[in-house]
Amino acid sequence: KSSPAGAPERLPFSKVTDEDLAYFRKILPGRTITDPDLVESSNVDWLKTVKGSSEVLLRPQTTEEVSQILRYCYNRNLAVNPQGGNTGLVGGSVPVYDEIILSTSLMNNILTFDNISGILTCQAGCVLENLSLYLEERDYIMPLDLGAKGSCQIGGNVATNAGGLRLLRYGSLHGTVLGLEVVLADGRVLDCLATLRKDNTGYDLKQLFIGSEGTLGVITAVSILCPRKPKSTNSYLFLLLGCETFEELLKTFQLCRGMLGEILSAFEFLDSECMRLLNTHLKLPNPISDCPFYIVIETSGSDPDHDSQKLDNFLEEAIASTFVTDGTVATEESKIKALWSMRERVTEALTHDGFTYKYDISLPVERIYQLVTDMRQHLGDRAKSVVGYGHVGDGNLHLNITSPAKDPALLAAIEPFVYEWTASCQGSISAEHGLGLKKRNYIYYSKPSQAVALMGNIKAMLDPKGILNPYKTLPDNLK
Ligand code: FAD
Ligand code: 2HG
Ligand code: ZN
Repeated sequence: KSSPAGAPERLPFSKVTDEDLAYFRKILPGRTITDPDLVESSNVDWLKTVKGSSEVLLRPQTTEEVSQILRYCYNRNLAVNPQGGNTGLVGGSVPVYDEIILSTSLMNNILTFDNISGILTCQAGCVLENLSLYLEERDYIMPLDLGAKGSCQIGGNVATNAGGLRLLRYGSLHGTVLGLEVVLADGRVLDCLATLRKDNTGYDLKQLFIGSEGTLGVITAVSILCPRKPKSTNSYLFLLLGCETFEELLKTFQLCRGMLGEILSAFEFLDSECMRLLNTHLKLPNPISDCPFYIVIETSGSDPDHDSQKLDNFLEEAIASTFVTDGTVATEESKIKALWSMRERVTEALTHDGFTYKYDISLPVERIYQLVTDMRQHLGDRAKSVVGYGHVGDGNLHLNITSPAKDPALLAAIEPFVYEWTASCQGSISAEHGLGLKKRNYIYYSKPSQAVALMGNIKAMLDPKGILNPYKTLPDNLK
């Protein structure tokens, strides 16, 4: 079998035998899946661009079962691919060859929730949206939110260090995750499931696993600090605004931060190309007049009168200073949801436009749209669509380029141009999606070789046989 794009040759791991299957069936009766039709969907990623050929899907329910699986695989030198909701966008969540798929989907119990501190402890396979619903009933919310919330799992979120739509307000998972339980490659259980806000006893080991994409251990439980839900119904306010230039969009951002301050919970953007794709492929009509740029603003505070007063003052000022040319406000939940989908569903709209090349770039905020403009000019009419959207508040651009079908010539025009451009601004070539299979060989554009070498040492220490998610995150040529 030739190696899939971006992957080296298959490493000399063992192959699963009947004896191995008999062991797995003994410890996971009814949860050792080998029917090819059932394993198929776990072999293919969300974007349908990476496909493995695993013949075994394991569905443990407890940490002890994960530990037994890994202890066995480690001794047998069998490679393992941890999998959560399989919504990852960089080919990290599916096997490359015949790695055993270890799914956390049945590890979906909430363990504890403390409604004084707001600390939630749950198994890794809890779906993000289910956690949000559970918390909302208790007047709390999750500190993260993303378009994939209906499928992605908290373990996958932590493993990718997902950013999403609320990072501007509540910060990254490196701050909100208070503890993790992780099963190491050889089956040892590392219990760092603290529920303390402060704990400076030695190295903070859990941080190593946040964003490690299943290469250092399998996360089995998470404890996370959750913010209070904004107090009354109607305390979410939402704006969709239109701007003529990206400079004006940035000026609006400045104004917004100054005038909305602590109640600002999201400041996102999409360009007119995204709006075109939403209209064309998802039949979502533009609720305001056509503009080159659209801003999505959400506020959430605890005093609806005070919040709407602040928002009115901001709007008045933004209109008076002619930064924005049109806009609409939403206060009802259903309208807010409908408007949020204009931002959340761009990724889905792109999948209908053709084969998509995705770039998830961190840059100084004033540079983020320049990359889109330069890319359009650089590609001319070779691409079908070149779109820019993302998390303005975090300096995170999602640059997506489509073509009618997979197009190696187009790819050669995009890369390394996009990575060199990013490196020239000291940006990051992966702001929030991780490196997975697709981006790992470009790590040196954003990290010095000493840092990458140290990552290699950490991997070798925690997983000396390299059985956990091989071919992912670290580059082929560790310098
Ligand atoms: P998977 O896709 O199953 O896995 C992702 C990686 O984590 C893989 O490397 C896998 O091996 C590893 N992994 C999964 N579970 C575990 C575990 N328990 N232990 C160890 N390793 C594990 N990302 C953002 O950052 N921000 C966004 O706004 C955002 N929006 C998205 C919108 C859409 C429509 C889609 C499809 C994806 C989006 N993503 C976003 C990308 C994706 O990273 C997140 O969806 C999510 O964090 C992945 O979680 P998951 O459970 O699906 O993990
Ligand atoms: C988002 O912010 C996600 O919508 C997905 O991170 C971005 O598909 C993408 O490029
Ligand atoms: Zn994003």
